[in-house]
Amino acid sequence: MLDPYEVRKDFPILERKVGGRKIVYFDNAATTQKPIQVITAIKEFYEHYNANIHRGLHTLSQEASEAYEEAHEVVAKFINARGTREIVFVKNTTEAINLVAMSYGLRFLSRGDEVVTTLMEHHSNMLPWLLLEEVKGVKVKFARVREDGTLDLSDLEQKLTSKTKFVCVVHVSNVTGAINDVKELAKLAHDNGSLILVDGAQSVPHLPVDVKDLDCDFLAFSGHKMLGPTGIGVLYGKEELLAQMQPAMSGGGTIRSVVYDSAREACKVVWSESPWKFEAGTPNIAGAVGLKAAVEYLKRIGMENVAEHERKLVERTLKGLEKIEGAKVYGPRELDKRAGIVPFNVEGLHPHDLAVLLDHYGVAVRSGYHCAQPLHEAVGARQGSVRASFYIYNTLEEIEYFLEILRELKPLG
Ligand code: 7TS
Repeated sequence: MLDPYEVRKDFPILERKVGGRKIVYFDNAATTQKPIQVITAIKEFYEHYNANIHRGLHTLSQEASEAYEEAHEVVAKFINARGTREIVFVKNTTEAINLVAMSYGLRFLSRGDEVVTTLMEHHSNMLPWLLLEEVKGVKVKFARVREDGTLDLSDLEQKLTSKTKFVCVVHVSNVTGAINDVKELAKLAHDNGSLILVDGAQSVPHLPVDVKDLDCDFLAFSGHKMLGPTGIGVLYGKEELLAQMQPAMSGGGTIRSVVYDSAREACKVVWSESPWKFEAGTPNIAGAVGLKAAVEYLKRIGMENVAEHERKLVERTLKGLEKIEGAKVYGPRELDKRAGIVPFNVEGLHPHDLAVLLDHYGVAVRSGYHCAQPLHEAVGARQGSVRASFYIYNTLEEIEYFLEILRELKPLG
């Protein structure tokens, strides 16, 4: 079992006061707070073994390179990948998806090929494919979403054709928290001869995720949404697929050799193996060290416990919101179909006004479209929504406080 009061002791920022009140941080889908273990790991890197990696034979460079590689190993084990060749470090989920669109899409997709995505995606899993539509003439299709924010699976199935090369779906919606059955979707995609890319930005931090079990071809996620620092994210890809792909960005660290053939007046390039061929230039070494500490922290807690804790918080929030006059909650009602995210509106109040009011009481939520405007249209929230999103340090007590504010909706001042 997870004890949020014990967990909170590791998060210095939670002592922070806003408007004279201790902060209630319910904006975890945007980014999570960082435990002292992550902050210390980054500090120790800079204080004791800061150096560039894979470039020097001196002690500091060896130590930094080892730590950087170990971070890949820890992440590989965390999602049950076959090894570090399947783990590419990038900046964030957005970069991971763009990497696949550029590296795989530009090279292997052509005019008339189709990509099926959904209307429940974060813009990050729509726009890279729409760019490919512009550049390569690939057709992007959008599977529909039901009124409760869940994916219309039969509509997605109907959109699969012999031309579908890629299915790109979010694992957990950043708006409704709805969980997609990615294992089933991977089977559908593969039976159709298509590849599947999963946006795991909101699943890897909150649920046990096993890439072998899901059988996804690519999985993208961000370190900063799972206790890690900003500027480090992960692209998982099946080894055989990454082996076929060439880098979208190249430079130092991506090649085994560049030989200039003066007779031909041309260069011959031999790329490194994955992941190094995809990690051009000096990477975010401190970020990798921080991500490793974050993953170790989550493993110690246990991802089942993380999911169970969030389920309890969501259950209480949904029950409480039900009793608030004029409140409308979006997303599936069944607790086993959603992760720790609750979007809602209160009649007569713009989402931004409600977010400002909550901030006045020290409660941090996000308001607006949360980079998923088509999904808001689909669930009938044209002005956007207010979103409370939870993590391991949130307590039932904080939820009671939040509900109390909504119940009274006291005027500012
Ligand atoms: N995909 C999903 C499902 C997300 O929730 C986000 C970020 C991204 C992709 C992009 O992640 P990034 O790390 O590359 O920025 N979602 C949010 C959010 O809901 N509020 O702020 C960022």
